[in-house]
Amino acid sequence: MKEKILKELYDRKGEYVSGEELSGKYGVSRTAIWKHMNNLKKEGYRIETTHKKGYKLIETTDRLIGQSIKVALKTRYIGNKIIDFDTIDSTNSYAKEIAKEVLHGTVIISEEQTGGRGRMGRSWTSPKSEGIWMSIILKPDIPPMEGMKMTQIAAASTCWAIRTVTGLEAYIKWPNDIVIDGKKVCGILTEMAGELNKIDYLIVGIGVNVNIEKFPVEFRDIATSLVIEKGEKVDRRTIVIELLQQFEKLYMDYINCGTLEKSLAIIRNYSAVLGKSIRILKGNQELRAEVIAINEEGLLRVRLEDGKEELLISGEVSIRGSEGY
Ligand code: BTX
Repeated sequence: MKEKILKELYDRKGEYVSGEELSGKYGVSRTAIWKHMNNLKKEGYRIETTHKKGYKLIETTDRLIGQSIKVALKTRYIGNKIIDFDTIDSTNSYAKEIAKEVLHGTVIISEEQTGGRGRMGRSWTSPKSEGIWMSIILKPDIPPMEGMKMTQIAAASTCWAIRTVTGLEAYIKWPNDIVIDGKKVCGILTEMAGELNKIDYLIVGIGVNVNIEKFPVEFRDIATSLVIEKGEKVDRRTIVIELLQQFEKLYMDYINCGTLEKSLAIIRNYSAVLGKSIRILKGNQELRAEVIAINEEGLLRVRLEDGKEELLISGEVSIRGSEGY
């Protein structure tokens, strides 16, 4: 009931919704409506109550509350359940703990991560209330080899959401970063559990630097945020909603068609590496190459300095040039 009331308030934000109307529509007493409103206020929603006119949602809290995201989501599976935290070590780690018991599409989101993880044991800075730190739990019936395609789908949807909401020129730096102006604004960490021929679950972790004004000195030169690029604060909730909706569209397209076609259109259009010279870091080895294509599987086709062509399955890719990292 609380969710239904919240949805009404959101749909008619800035307008009064009368207690009488709500009680008639949902078949509960006006006292029950009043109690739900009080609970919403306690959760941080600013709701104005005026005698005879009813209730008006004035301002929503900046905190990313699962149910306030859920009420606006037009998805079937993704975000069906959203578990939110004030603080957690890592949303990916928590997602792993509960993955077996929850449904496909469950989302974990936290205001802060104290042990945010990047790839290969690296860490991911996740300051409180300044970013989107979330994980999507997926249970697709696809071969494990295909699992990494979820990173491509996540990259395409995040890039698309950033562009749509902020108008900023975000690009995808294969395989798992989104960059603006050559600096990292988002990182994606996909983890998988299962057997040789069957996926039990996949966790797609997405970290977006939204309102971070200052980064630790170690990576000040390689990191950026939406607020730095745009010059004004960006609403995290709007980005989460657009991102999850787009993710479901691209994911369903992949599941139904068996190809990454729709994601690839975005990945190729907004690629930070296509046609560029890159450095490929493989362990201690560093190779230089030119990216000549992104194939149907979402893999990079590169031409090495000796003229040989190679398909990059994963690995550390770095854009060569002064503005890249
Ligand atoms: P990565 O290994 O490609 O990038 C990690 C590197 O990026 C770090 O070594 C550091 O140099 C730099 N870095 C750390 N924090 C940031 C930041 N906030 N912005 C820009 N650069 C940074 C990328 O790994 C994958 C990151 C996934 C993060 C999400 S958040 C939700 C989920 N939970 C979790 O623990 N991880 C994922």
